[in-house]
Order: sequence, then C-alpha cells, then structure tokens
Amino acid sequence: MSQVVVPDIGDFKEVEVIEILVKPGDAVSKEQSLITLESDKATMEIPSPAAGVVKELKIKTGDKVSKGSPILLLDDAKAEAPKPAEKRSAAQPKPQTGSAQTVTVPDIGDFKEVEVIEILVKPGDAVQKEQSLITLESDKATMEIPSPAAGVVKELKVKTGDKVSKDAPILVLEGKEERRSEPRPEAPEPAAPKAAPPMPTPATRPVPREPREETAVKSHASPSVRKFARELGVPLAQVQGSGPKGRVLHADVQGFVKGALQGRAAGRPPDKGGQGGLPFNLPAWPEVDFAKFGPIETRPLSRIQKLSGPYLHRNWISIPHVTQFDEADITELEAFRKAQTAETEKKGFKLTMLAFMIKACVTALREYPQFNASLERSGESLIIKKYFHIGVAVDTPEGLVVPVVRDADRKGVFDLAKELGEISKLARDKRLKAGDLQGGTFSISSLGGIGGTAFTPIINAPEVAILGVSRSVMRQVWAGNEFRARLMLPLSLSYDHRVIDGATAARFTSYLVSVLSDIRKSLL
Ligand code: CAO
Repeated sequence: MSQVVVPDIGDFKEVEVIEILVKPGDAVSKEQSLITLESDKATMEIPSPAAGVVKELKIKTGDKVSKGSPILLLDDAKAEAPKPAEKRSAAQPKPQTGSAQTVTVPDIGDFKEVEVIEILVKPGDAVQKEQSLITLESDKATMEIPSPAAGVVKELKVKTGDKVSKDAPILVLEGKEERRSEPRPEAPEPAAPKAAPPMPTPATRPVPREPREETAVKSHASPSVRKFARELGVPLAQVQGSGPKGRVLHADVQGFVKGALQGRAAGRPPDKGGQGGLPFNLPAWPEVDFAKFGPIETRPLSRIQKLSGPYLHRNWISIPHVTQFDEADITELEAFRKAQTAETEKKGFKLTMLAFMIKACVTALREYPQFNASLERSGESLIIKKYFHIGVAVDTPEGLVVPVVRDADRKGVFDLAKELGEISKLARDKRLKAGDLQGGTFSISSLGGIGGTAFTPIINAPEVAILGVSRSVMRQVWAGNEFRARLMLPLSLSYDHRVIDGATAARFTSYLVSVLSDIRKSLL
C-alpha cells in the first residue's frame, strides 16, 4: 500500500482540485490520470505513479493542494525511480539571415511526436511576443507554444495533425525585434517530481490564450476530455460544461452525445434536458460586473425555478412555437358564472372562469384530437390520447408549477372548480406529489386574475399545445347592425407547428371561442 502525493508542480501552490477521475475500488494503470488540478494559469492532470487499486481518496473536489499533499492510497502500487527534472522553455527563434527567423518547438520535456491540434495564426498575421502560435496535445497535456518575439508571420511550417518534437520548425517570423536567447522568465516550469510520482503534465501552457476573434469561444476542459471529445467528433465549444468555472467534464461530453442521438431519434435538435447543449455556435454569455454600474443584490433562484428552468428552455428552443390569438365573447357565460357563485360559496369553493375554460377546452380537444396528443419519439407519428388530463399553471411564491386535473371530461364544472381550488392550495403549500404533475395532455395558463391582453405561453412538452388566458374586458363589439357592450376574453394558443398547422390552430381557437360564447355546446 502506498500513498500517492502531489508531485513537484513547480511554482504552483494551493492549486484547486477541480476533478477527481478515479474512485475507491478502481484499478488504475501506471500513468493513468488520477485528478485534475487547476490554477488560474494552468491545468494539470496528476498521473498515477504505478498500477494498483485505489483504496481511499484523501481529497475532494474544491480542495487546495500543493506539492506533497496526499491524493489517495494505492494498493500494490510500486514506486518508480524519479525522473530527471526537465526544463521547459519558450519557443526559440533560430538565427536567420536578415530579420526573418524560424520559430521552432521549444524544449517540451518528455513529450515527443506531439500532435499539432490547432494553428492559431496565419501568414500575414502580426503577432505579439508571447502570443500563442500553435496548440500541441499529447494524451496527457495540452500546450500552447508562444511566440518568442513580435513580428509578422511569413510562412507556416506545420499544419494541423502534424506530429512535432523539440526543435521542429513552426513558422517563419519576420521580426520586429531582435531574437532573444533567454526563455520566457514568467513561464512557470513544472519540474519533474523528486519523489516517486511521474511528472505532472500541464494541460494548458501557463499563458492565457489570446482570443483570435471577438467571438472566439474557448472551452475549458482537461486534455483527456478534449481527446475524448475529438474521438467522438464532439465540438467542445458547443458542450455546456457543468464543472467548476463552466469546465467541460467527461460526463458533459457523454451527455452531449446522448442528447444529440436522442434529438436525432426524435427528429428534433438535441435537448438540454439530457445535458446535451445545442447545435448553435453562439457567442459566450457576456460577463458583466453589474456592481460597476450601481448597487446590486444577488438573490438565489428558487428550487422550482432551478428545476423547471432547463425544461422551459428546452421546450422553448426545441419546439417550433406559433401562437394564435383570438377572443371569446363570454358575456353570457360570465352572467351564468356569477349567478352560480352564491351557491358555490355556500358549498365552500370558488367558481372562477377557469373551471369553464377547462370544460370548453375538453370539448374543443374532442373535436380536434391532434391537440390532445404527443409527437412520437421517432418523429414519425402522433400519439392521440383518448383521456383528457388538463394541466393548469399555478403561480406559487416558489415559482410556476403545473398540476394536472385528471379525467376532466368526466367531471362537472363544480367538481372542476372545487378541484382547482384544492390543487392550487396544495401547490402553494408545496404539498403536491410528483404524480400530481404528470400525465397531462393539454395545458392552460391563466393570467386572467392578474391582467394583460395576450401572451405567448411555452408548450409543456411532450404536449403539443397550451392555451393562455388573459383578463376579460368589456368592449364595444360590432354586432352587424350596432355596437354592443360585450365581455371579451383574450385567448393565446401556442402550438407545435410540426404537428399542427396554422389553419387547424385557427379552427381550434374559433371553435373554442364558439363554445365559450355558448357553453351549452359542451353538453353536446
Ligand atoms: N378575466 C378577468 N378576471 C378573471 C379572469 C379572467 N380571465 N380569470 C380570473 N379572474 C378573476 C377571478 O374571477 C377572481 O376574481 P375575484 O377575486 O373577484 O373572485 C380573480 O381574478 C382571481 O382569480 P384566481 O386567480 O384566484 O382564480 P383562477 O381560477 O382564475 O386561477 C390559478 C387559478 C391557480 C390558475 C391562478 O391563481 C394562477 O396561479 N394563475 C397564474 C398562472 C401563471 O402564472 N401562468 C403563467 C405561466 S407562463 O406560461
């Protein structure tokens, strides 16, 4: 049994453990990466000094470690003879005639035949001293090679995919400055360990990258994750990192692939619910220090907001929404509702317009069954449901929840009103069970009690439509020969345009309007 400790990591001290790549019981091979450390300038994977089985972890993510800090206990690990310390230096220009100089690969320690994975400049580019020229990647480390001097790139001597070692020519630089003979003083030099473990490998050269374009988005990932992503053909820039500082982890790459496959299977883009990210090449989210402009206060999102946010986002971007607006003349219905309220109040519940809305929606859904449906995962067919479970959006102090009124077609308006009162109370008291939120076939979101004239509700996938209800208002409506004061209820129907076309949506809302204008239709 031996204790694996952090080897000599050069100038780095109190470096954060950002990823633990093994767990107790794992068999590891010699040189297999155990943990990833990250300072503000470099990412390093610490490899195992020997083969063995991990017995016990001595660190956790977020710990700060330095040389000698224990990492884990390894069973049957055999200590290795220490390797001689390697020096790393910046790319050295070779003397040339005139002002042109060939920039070569500097001493990169043990690494030989390392692949060029990115070329960051092109002929004609003016480069600054220390600006990164190319990125090299071995199976353990990613290194950027900086320019030893300012100048203009005359000619590239490498292309992506080339394998290079120390002294391989990178490019010809027409210098503005004289070449220098000293390595960059500020470049930390991760030295070889003096103890048993082999040398940790810097995952990024300790110089922050210069963005090549304003929109350049750089992913933050360890070399092994980069390699993994490349093997699978995953564009890292499109993977949402779930690690510290947005770092892309193995699981994120796996999730991206899973999401992409599922998305393809369902005939739609990969969704974020599966940690997949989206196939959009968007610029990075702006990082703004708001406090610079005035006082601020940071409030954490509620649990419900955190849970429902990604699903709302997924639905919003993966379903082609169209919203159809209409309005229903509910003058008679409102008079009828008011006439009944005395009775329902005696019975202890409130009869609001929403109970009638549910009833009217069920009638319209029966007439237009494609609205009471879900798109099959293959994207090839529509699953029409013969039951009518209506989701009702309820606003709670914690956020929005959508409990489901089951078998609404078999319930009378009074029963629906009573149930609405009960579920909205349960929702606000946080006493809904998971089952209360499942199985919906169509949803209604009513903001009528609050205000507004129209809105565009987000479809509650896998449903294909949602009805938004806004506040009813008395207006003068032309009745063919005269204006009449009528109570008009605004409706906003969002529908999935893959499944429902515009004409059908207009027919559905017109029919719904006719039912609300004469609720007796729901008896037919
Ligand atoms: N037009 C005018 N008045 C309306 C109305 C409408 N469309 N709908 C309700 N009202 C009135 C009610 O009659 C009631 O009036 P009184 O106080 O005089 O009795 C008042 O507004 C409040 O109604 P309510 O909100 O208590 O009851 P409800 O049945 O209409 O709605 C519920 C219940 C749970 C849906 C609602 O309280 C709620 O949470 N709504 C918000 C839903 C939401 O946030 N949706 C946004 C989702 S984003 O897609």
